[in-house]
Amino acid sequence: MDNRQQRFEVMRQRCEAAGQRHLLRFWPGLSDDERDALLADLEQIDFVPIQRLVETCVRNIPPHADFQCIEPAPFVPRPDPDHPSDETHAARDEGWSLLRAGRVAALTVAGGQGTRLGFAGPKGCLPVSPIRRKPLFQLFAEQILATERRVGHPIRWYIMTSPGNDDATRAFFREHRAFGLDPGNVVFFPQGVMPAFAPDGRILLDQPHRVALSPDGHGGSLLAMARRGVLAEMAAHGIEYISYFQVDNPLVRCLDPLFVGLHAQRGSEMSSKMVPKSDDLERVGNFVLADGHVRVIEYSDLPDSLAHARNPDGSRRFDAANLAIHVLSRGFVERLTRDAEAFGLPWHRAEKKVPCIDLGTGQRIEPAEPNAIKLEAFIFDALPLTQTPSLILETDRTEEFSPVKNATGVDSLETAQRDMVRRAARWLDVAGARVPRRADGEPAHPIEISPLAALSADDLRARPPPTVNGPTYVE
Ligand code: UD2
Repeated sequence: MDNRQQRFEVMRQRCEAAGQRHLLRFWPGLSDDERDALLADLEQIDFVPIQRLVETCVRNIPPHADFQCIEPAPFVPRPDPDHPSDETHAARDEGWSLLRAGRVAALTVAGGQGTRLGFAGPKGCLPVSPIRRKPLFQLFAEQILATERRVGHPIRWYIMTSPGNDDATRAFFREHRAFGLDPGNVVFFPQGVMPAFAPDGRILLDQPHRVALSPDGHGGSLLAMARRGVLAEMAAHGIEYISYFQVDNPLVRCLDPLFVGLHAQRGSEMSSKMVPKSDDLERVGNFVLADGHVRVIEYSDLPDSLAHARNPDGSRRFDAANLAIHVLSRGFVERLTRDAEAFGLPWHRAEKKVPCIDLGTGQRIEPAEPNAIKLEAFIFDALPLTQTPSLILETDRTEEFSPVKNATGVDSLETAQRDMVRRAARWLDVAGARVPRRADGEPAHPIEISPLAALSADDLRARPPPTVNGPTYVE
């Protein structure tokens, strides 16, 4: 038996054992290249739990958590930027010394498909900054470079890709010479994949020789870090704290000394940033406390009665929005994934439209309605697994959160650019510049501040304020 035939035999047995033998239905008519492609797809699937998943998450809808006993999660209120407390000072100093000692790395999850945005390449390549049109990846790279310059120590940056965008992401960094970073310190690793299922539990084929696979959710980052040797290489570099953020937020503070310092001082294993919600039904996760543990309940899962609930003083009861900005201790991720085969976060089920092959005719179907179930794991489901109380730090939305998720409207490129300009104008105000405003209060001209010039408003105080009388780029 040649190598291909042997691999086929292994896969045939796995597919049959998992009730998925139809995946090999078109095998006899495939070319050698197509057979190799199909085998490569099948070999990425973990078939062992598939039958159980089909029963619990595909054919049946998993029961919701009990929302009767939840309370709002406690958080550390936003420090006053003008009058920071002694604790804030001490935590920020601690964060800077951890950065100086090389004990902090950045981690960007960038494996998503960006379907809602409709941008062809990896989302991190999307040009976003208002004047220079810097891509998201460049804005993060320059923040990391600026921090390296300040601490005098290289900082490792881990970027989680997915099999579908890994090559394009790496090529983008090569083409742009890692935006000034030492390419040796930028580490890419692909996340795992999950097949899409028909409602009857059969895995869908995208083509006769391709399985309909998609990334397994940002929660897949934990297992991917264990399986791809990322945790081991972090340990070898003395990295203890992982500053985690999503690729879609151009305002994110990639390495926040205050946040890292508080996390370390409080012995938290996984910390999170939050802001008060913009409205009851804002499409963000909600931090809650259940059985003494912090959890996130997605907007789609939070019952309306709770979303609209009020405190006696009229304020919103469940008000803490998840920004998907975390610090994770490496030891925590190691503990969770020590037995990588046994570890798993819960799967979240979503009904989606997935183009696929009709198993009878072999014709491709472009569905007009959701025809498939996709399963994803979410990073915030690690929160209840911590052994120490989880820190939640309140922050300022206008400073740190304006994600690019949709092509138009809320959370789009337009709103993110607007928020970048507003923040830049505020920072220049602090620095004493006179920023002209329109009648509606918006800055009269686009303004962009390079992360290499300033990581916060304070960084601008030390230099002469620029004159703003047209589009202004602060270098
Ligand atoms: C997420 C959170 C929500 C809130 C919001 C803040 C979930 C389910 N919801 O909403 O609670 O915090 O963000 O912005 O997380 N990604 C991967 N691999 C994947 C899937 C996603 O790397 O398999 C990355 C993706 O590249 C992006 C980020 O995760 O950077 C967000 O993913 P999303 O668009 O699925 O999350 P979203 O916007 O529903």
